[in-house]
Parts: sequence; structure tokens; C-alpha cells
Amino acid sequence: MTFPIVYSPEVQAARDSGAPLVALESTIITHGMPYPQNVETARKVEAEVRVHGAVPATMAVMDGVLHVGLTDAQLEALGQAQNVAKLSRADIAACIARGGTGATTVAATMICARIAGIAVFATGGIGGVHKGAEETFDISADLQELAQTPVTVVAAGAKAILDLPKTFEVLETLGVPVIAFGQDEVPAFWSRASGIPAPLRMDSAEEIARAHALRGDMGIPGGQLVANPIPSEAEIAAETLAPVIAQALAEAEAQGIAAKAVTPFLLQRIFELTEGRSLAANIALVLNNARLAAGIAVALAGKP
Ligand code: PSU
Ligand code: MN
Repeated sequence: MTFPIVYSPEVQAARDSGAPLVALESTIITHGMPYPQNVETARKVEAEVRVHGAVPATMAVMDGVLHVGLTDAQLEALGQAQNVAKLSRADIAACIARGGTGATTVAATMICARIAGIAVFATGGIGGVHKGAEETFDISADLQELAQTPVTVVAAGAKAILDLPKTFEVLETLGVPVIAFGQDEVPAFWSRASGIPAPLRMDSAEEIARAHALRGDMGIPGGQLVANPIPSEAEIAAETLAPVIAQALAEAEAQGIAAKAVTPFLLQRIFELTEGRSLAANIALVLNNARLAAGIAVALAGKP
């Protein structure tokens, strides 16, 4: 490697023994949830991956070094840090070059996972096409990354703050497989239903692992998006959320929030407006995704 990369002791041991690994992002920690729930959730997500037979590798850039796997102290420090950059494909190399510190979005985490040879990644929701994109052109770099980088991403769909039909249309255009897990429609992050039929449906981790491996064998670039519905007991009905999302979007527009700030602003306002209910749902769905991702990683490693 010609750049500074450090594997945590746990991840290094997994690499040495060929144990299955699951990549985790860090933007959800620094920009997606408030402290201390962010660090508590990150710890629970890592534990969930371990319980299901894989080793978690949370990605972050700290002081110019790409970290694959964070120690508990590093996780705590990142969760408390202020003014951490939100890194995507465009700026991760620049951050390392400058000796900076930044959290990885879905796009940047996929890049890190590929570098580390990790095939599976669990997160909450991917970025996508924002409502009003026909005016703002705001489309997350996560979608392009899914088209290029061979990592299977387990998410609860795209966040309901987005224009879901346009998001899935772009994924289709980019040739990204969108696989709903165990149901016929794609989930909508905080709720199980979106009304959008799933392009693909799979019911087992093994099948998803086989499709991932086959794409590699066939030389098809890019990853897979596994859209894993939030557990029923944790979901929030779309009707309940619609006015909250509308209010958050209106505030973002009134305050001129743009570019990278849009998604964190909306998530924060929705947490506030739902008095934490959206946060509880967010935590439940990330844990659910960690579980499935571990199952896929175990299946890919060919271990029972
Ligand atoms: N999903 C969450 N919380 C988050 C994000 C996703 O539940 O904080 C983050 C992810 O890191 C995703 C990013 O890649 O938001 C998308 O940002 P943007 O829309 O600016 O591309
Ligand atoms: Mn954007």
C-alpha cells in the first residue's frame, strides 16, 4: 500500500484466519445520530455482527490514516468529535492527503471495503435522489458507487426523505441489482412498505452470497443493494412520517441547506420532530441489517 492504512487488531486477526468480515460506515455515527446514542448503537451493531459469526470493520479516516476497524476508544472519540468531515468518493483521498479526520459515507465505506477485501457492508439507509432533484440535481454519490464497486450493501432501503421512485429508477439505469429481502416490494427505511415493487427478491443470505460471487466470476462491476425491511415491531407508518418529512424538507429549503449538509439536517430534524421515535427505529433497522450482512459474509466465506 502506498497510503497509510491501519487494521484494528480484531480485523487483522480475522484477515489472518480468513474469518468473514462485515464493513460498517462511520457517517451514521458522526452525522446520522446524536451522542451518546451514536456510540451505543455503533457498539451494539458491532456486537450483532460478532454474535452472527463475522467480524465488524468500522471504517474512518483519523489524522490522515485510513482505519479498517476501530478500537473501542477510537469509536468513542469519533462519536464525540466535533467538525468531523463527511467523506465520499470525491474527498476521501484529499482528507488522507491533508492528515485530516473524516467519517465514511456509504460510497466511501464501499471504497474502503474494496481496498480491505471485504465483500459485505451493513448500514442504515443509502443516499439517493433527493425530492426536488429536478431543480437541485442532488443525487447521492452512493448510487454511482453501487454501480462501480463490488460490495454487497445491506440497507433498509433508501431513506424516506428521498424521492424513492426516482432513486430506484436511477439504480435500474446504473444496472445495480436491488434485492428486497423476504418481501415483494422495496422497504422505505422507517417503514416496511413503499408501494414500489422489488426488482429482485431473495429469501436467504446464501442466495445473496451466491449472486455476489457469481457477479465477480462473470466480471460484472459494481455491487448489490440488499433492501432489508425494518422489523415490524419497530416500524413507523409512512402516513405518520409524511408530515414530519414535509416539515423538515420545508425548513431545509427555507434555511438554504445544500450539498452534504442536506441529509444530516433532515435526519436531525426528523429525530427532533418525532421525539426520538425515528432514532429508535433507525437503531432497530441497523441492527437488523448487521445480522443479515453477517449471514451473507458467513455464507460467502463458505462457513456454516
Ligand atoms: N443512513 C442513515 N444515516 C446516515 C446516512 C445514511 O441512517 O447518516 C448517511 C450515509 O453515510 C449515506 C449518507 O451514505 O448519509 C448520504 O449522504 P448524501 O445524501 O449527502 O450523499
Ligand atoms: Mn447530496
